[in-house]
Amino acid sequence: MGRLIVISNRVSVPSAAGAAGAQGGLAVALNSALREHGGIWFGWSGQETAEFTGHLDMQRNEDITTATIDLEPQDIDEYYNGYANRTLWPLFHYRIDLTEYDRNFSEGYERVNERFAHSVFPLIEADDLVWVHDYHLLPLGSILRGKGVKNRIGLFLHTPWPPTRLLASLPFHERLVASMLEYDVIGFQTTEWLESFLHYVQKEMGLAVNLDNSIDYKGRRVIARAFPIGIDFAEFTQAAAGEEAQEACQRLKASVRGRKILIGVDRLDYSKGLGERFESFSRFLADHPDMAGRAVLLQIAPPSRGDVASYQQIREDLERKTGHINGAHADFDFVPIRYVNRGYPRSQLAGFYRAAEVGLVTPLRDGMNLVAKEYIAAQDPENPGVLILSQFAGAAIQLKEALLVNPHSVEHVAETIKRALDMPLDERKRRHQRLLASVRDEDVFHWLHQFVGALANDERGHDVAPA
Ligand code: GDG
Repeated sequence: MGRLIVISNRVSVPSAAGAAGAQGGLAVALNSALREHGGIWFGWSGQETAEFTGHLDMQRNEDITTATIDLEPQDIDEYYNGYANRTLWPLFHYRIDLTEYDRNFSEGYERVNERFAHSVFPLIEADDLVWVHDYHLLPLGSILRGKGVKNRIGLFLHTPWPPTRLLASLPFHERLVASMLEYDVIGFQTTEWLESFLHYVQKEMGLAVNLDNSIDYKGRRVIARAFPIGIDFAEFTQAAAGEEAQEACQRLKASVRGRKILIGVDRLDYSKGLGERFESFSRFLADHPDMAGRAVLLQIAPPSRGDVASYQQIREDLERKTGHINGAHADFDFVPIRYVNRGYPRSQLAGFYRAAEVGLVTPLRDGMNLVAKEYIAAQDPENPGVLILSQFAGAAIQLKEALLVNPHSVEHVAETIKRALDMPLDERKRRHQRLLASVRDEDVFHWLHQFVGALANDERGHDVAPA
């Protein structure tokens, strides 16, 4: 099997982020992939340059070769803060009320995808497998095809795929989706997003979908499949058992002096349902006066995409809401919501998860959600906490033994918090055992092998004769 050429918007290797680096799920997964297969990780450095040159900065870190480019401020505005995060991200998370349709954004998006293709092209050798990631780079495969790349090229989308009727609101949506059909494999987190995509190609493009969910398009066969992403289970359980995690767990427990702990860990993003979560916790406190002063919600929410107005707005809303709820329920020695706008090293995070009796993962829409899986992996199997999980997270399809909730229903979530805190040990253990098996068996390596296997498999993805 050839090398992997992994392409994502940003490149992030652990040593570059530091031992305490706050790495997201995508970065952890791609690091594992490249260590195993060898290859190159290509993307934006995160740096600005006055004029784009296409110069590649090649580095070798922790057995991984990275190749990065710098982008112009206008690229960052129009491609990253613009089309990616003000158009596609909200649209793919069903928020057309927040979706901005701006001609400059789409032009910037195409320009930067061209720039990515131009810079990565010379790195691609004959047998390499090219693996493109996420909504920032949907047309990249077709641009590479235009440059004559014959290699197998796959795309994995980390976000949901929206319903056809929502996607139809995007100008030039047909062109965007048609460009995706130049990939050999298109991967989604769940069958729900896969079905949405297949619905689109049938209804909007009039294409037939084969029984194995492949699509024949312009003489080629494209495979569309669900590949649910997982966590590095071995690494995370090891971190949870380590000294730093234990210390973090003890410190957090000592600080709440016998109160129950509920934990949330999310990038500060409107898709994560933080406002609804805080309201639900407040409702729980109001509905159960006997719990007054006996439960604390620790919400870790490192800010993200701070240059985008909707993110500034959600940040202000949450500050106001937290102040309001704390004002109503606090006492001289107690604050119900600890709302923390910073990141912690993964080892400490693992300790915090373990200290918490309840994991609150209530996004309004989420491609998968790795925090739910990390919470399960970090529990003490002899005395595990309870996971409350949104039915709208991709993870809900696998994690059926969690307490599944509708995050929009403040009453339902409030009642479920009570149920979780009252759950007897044998039920907690029974649920946790099943959840743990799923998180362990469908880990990041499983995801990686499934995707790369499908990408490398020439037999299933062979060219078909033009119709
Ligand atoms: C996208 C999709 C999909 C968070 N705070 C800290 C920290 N984190 C880590 C978590 C977790 C990761 O960031 C977040 O992953 P999620 O999956 O929950 O969410 P997104 O960032 O939205 O990720 C999502 C994912 O891609 C992978 O495909 O599951 O649906 O939206 O690993 O632990 N890490 C550290 N400190 C923090 O304070 N170290």
